[in-house]
Amino acid sequence: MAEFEEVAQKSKLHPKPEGLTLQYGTAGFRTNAKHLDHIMFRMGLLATLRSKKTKSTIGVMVTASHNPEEDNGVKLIDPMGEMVAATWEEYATQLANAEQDHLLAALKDIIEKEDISMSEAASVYIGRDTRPSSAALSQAVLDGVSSLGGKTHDYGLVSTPQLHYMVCCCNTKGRYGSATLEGYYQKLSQAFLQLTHNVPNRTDDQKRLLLDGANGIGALKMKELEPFIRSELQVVLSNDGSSGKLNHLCGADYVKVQQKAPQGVSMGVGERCCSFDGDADRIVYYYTDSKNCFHLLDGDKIATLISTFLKELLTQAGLNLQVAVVQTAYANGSSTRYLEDVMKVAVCCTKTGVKHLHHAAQEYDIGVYFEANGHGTVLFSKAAQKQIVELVKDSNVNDERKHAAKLLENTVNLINQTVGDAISDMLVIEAVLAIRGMSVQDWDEIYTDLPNRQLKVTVSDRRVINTTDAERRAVTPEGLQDAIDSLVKKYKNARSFVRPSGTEDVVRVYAEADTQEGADRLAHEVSLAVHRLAGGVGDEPKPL
Ligand code: G16
Repeated sequence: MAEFEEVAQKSKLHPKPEGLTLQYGTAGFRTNAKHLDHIMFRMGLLATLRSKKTKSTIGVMVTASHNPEEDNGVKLIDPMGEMVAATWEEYATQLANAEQDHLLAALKDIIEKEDISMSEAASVYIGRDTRPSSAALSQAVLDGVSSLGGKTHDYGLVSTPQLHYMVCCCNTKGRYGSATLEGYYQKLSQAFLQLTHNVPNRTDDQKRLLLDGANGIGALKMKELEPFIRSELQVVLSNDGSSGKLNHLCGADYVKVQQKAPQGVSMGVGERCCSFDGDADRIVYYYTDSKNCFHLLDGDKIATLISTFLKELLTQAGLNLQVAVVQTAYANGSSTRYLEDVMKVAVCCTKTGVKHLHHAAQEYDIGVYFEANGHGTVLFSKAAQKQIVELVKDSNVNDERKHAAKLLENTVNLINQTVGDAISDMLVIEAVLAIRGMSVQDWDEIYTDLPNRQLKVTVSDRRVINTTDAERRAVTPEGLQDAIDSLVKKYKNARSFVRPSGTEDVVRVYAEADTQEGADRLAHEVSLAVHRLAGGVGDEPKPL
């Protein structure tokens, strides 16, 4: 067919290595960058079809987020800024794995199944992180889109959540904001300044925040945002990419998994610090105390801080809206207990991956979702937003209610509701701490985490592990869950689970117990069980 002539020609410039198969994982395709050129071209094709189908702009972000610098990947963004629909993940895998000679057939198959009118216009927004491979890979995406006659807007270097925001702004015709970086900075900074500028007696120390930029895109974007917010927040940036390597010994994933401070940040005792990940969609906070003990405030603590704040404001505003928190199996047991027993909020647990949490959070008036790794945001239903805006405008309510409604309105504007956004989350946290007059230590003391440990085990094929119950139980290989159950019984307040990663070629092991020693030992014993029963590669895992 003539309309596919250009695809046929251009795909030869982005050939698929024969026999290479890749799966759409937790957040898109992700592997060593050298295997991804054909994937990017094909995701350009798929995004164009998705755009024609939805009659909307679609986003394609070239990034491998927390993975090492030599990896890369791609995340597809649907019209409202959310992750691409699950059925299209399957098409992505089919298209990615079609051998060169079958590419056109795979493409036509999707067009037929989805009944796509090829005469429809298409528009695709493209962004990329700072990896050395990202520029060439985003060019492959552009080639894919143009070969199907789609229009592109290349935003170049942007954080993942910034691209999600742009897509949403475009498809809501500007109602969500203006689809430019300037528009993003204006929207967030105005809401942040509104929230903080009337807070009395804030010292310079309270306005100071140390930020580890993971040597990635988040550092660049913070430099751009800084002039907009400088009067209320002084960000001291480290790991800004000028010398260090992306995510190497720094960044949110390193800090969370290793439970220690990143290199390259000089932290004073008690100083408030935070880390972004490689594409700035995750954030974790931390500090060291006077005994040099490291304290991590992860996604669970962030969810608790924000949901407590929102609940208090709703009470003050006299609004009857339900707040729920969505977590995954990695959520610390103490956080779940605190939210359910003390805060009395509904808590639900989903599989790992923001797409799952996002979906679950949409079921509530206000859905706060955070993975323990610091990836998350808050969703406000349309009805909830309407009630808040109407209360702000209502001249018959008292000052206290009006003030609370105004704070809620600005909080809604400060939150990037399309996806977890480290910059937006950071500003929300800073605003909440300022308004509530809380130090990072006060925040940390809301509840005490159960000691925990995360490990990785390499196996020959991680797909042998299948899980159920929001990934909390393994159904295969046979005997693995029984082994985990009997190991867990040996420890007090203990819990453990294993699951195949969807971003790295490893099996992840999580354990918690009443002591750090217990959590470490349990995690090691479960790792040994995985190695023995799930086809471990190389030497057995060593004790910590
Ligand atoms: C991605 C996903 C997250 C997920 C993380 C790890 O994060 O967006 O939802 O928690 O991968 O997933 P897995 O354990 O399956 O490897 P990011 O920040 O790397 O894009």
